[in-house]
Amino acid sequence: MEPISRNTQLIFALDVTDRNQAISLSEDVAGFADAIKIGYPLVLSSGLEIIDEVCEFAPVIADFKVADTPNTANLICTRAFEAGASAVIVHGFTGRDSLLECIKTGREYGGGIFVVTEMSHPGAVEFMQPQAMALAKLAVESGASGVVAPATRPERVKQIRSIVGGLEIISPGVGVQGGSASDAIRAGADYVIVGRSIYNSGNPKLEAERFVKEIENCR
Ligand code: NUP
Repeated sequence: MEPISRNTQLIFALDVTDRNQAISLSEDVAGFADAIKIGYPLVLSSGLEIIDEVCEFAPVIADFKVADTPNTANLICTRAFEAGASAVIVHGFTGRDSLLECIKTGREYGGGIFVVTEMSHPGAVEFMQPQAMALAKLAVESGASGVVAPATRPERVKQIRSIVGGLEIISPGVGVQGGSASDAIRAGADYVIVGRSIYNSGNPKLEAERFVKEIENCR
């Protein structure tokens, strides 16, 4: 497992469902991304082994948004780390006991745990937004490596930053969802997560490079 280190500040969300396309995109974009995020769309279509295959190109974040009892959460995180993931994204709303179990598993494998605070899509304001700051606080108290915060609402990234201090913030919602990479970084995100704007573009490599330049220019 390779640690994620901050360089380009771009995380590529690889949500395609074809294994060969996933590998070829990883090969193309890895040079511009600090990590590749893999979630259910790709794992359910290609199998968990895809994590190990993509690890050849960049550290992998398993976006499993784990939301379960402590024991089941542990089993899921263990599978992800065993498969080669450097970090796992989990929910915090299931409570401290489940989150602590994920973090304990992460420590055993030397991997990171990112806690979702408020999601980036419009519906997140309904139930998640009112709890986001409490979830950010829980992430700090539990010893998580970082949190997921919405690039679609940079003002929320800023507020979440004020709570999480030095924890890492990874921020999805850039591009197709309407968020801007530079606004998210300026609001305090350490990394932005971009999927469709890169893999659905005519030239994913060029598009990834464009995001990296945009991020560089706002430092
Ligand atoms: O709040 C979140 N929003 C979000 O989009 C939390 C996430 N993990 N994601 C994921 O980020 C989403 O599932 C997808 O994998 C990626 C964004 O992709 P795109 O909208 O740039 O295509």
